[in-house]
Amino acid sequence: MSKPKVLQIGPLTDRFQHNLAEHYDVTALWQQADPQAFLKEHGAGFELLATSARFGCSAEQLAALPNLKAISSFGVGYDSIAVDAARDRGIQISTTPDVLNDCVADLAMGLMIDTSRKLAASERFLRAGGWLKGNFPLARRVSGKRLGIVGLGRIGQAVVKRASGFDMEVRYHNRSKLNDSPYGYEANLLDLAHWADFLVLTCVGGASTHHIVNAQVLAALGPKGIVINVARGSVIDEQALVAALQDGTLGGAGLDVFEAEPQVPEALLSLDNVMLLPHVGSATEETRLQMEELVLANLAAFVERGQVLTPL
Ligand code: 8YV
Repeated sequence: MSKPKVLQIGPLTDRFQHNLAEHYDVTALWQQADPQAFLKEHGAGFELLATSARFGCSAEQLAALPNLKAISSFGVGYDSIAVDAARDRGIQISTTPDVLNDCVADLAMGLMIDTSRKLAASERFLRAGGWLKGNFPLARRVSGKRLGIVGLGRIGQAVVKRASGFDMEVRYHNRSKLNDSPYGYEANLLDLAHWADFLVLTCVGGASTHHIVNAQVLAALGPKGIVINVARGSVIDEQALVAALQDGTLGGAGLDVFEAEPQVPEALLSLDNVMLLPHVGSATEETRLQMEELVLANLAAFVERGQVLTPL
């Protein structure tokens, strides 16, 4: 029997490519000289698509795939996928939820601890010989502080679980109040920012959350406040963030995501009250393996039973 055809938008690991090719006849869109021209000519031949939160699937690409039935994406973010257009056509979309919750939440805790206790900054101080001349300035406590979560979903809940070990008080802001949550709900993000010591962003990206963390929200968080972003760069107005960090309106920021990755604003690179990471929230051996396996399992489930395992 011939292998089912899969169109893949962008590359993943060699291991994934090997495993995918074992079961599917894979076409690598990124290797085509003119991907859009290729899609125009051959797009009708694909029912299955593999992609990632990074590479997504645009409305233009989707339009050139008239027979597409299922999209299996690596990652939980779907702001790069033309979800509405796919849903209108009854195309199933799967992502890789849950398997990355722990690692992303671990990283959010790491960013909270670093930005308040100034781990990296004090290490830079030591390496530069600063300790020989004097003590590093006092930092700020993490335990017992107020944690405001923006987007209390699967990852947000994993952050809260960890924060309970730090005796932190938790409130959250979502579009609507959760029925079964023991935590205080703030309908207004500005109110949450006023209350919180740490504002941790674990919400979806895309139009619904674009720049919701603006100059006003950052000012409300205040000179002792810290914003942590493990969601999407688009959630924060990056220019407003730079200004707030530069003039001390905001205390600090721990950022794993940026508006124009992999570009990071020059101004952030020179600030000492920020920790900047290259979008590594889910980037551990264990989690990335599970994400790869789930992308394959979703494709297999669709081929065998017509239903992806973890639909969006
Ligand atoms: C990955 C992510 O870096 O899950 C997401 O939405 O942003 C990360 O886990 C990304 O999926 C890689 O494409």
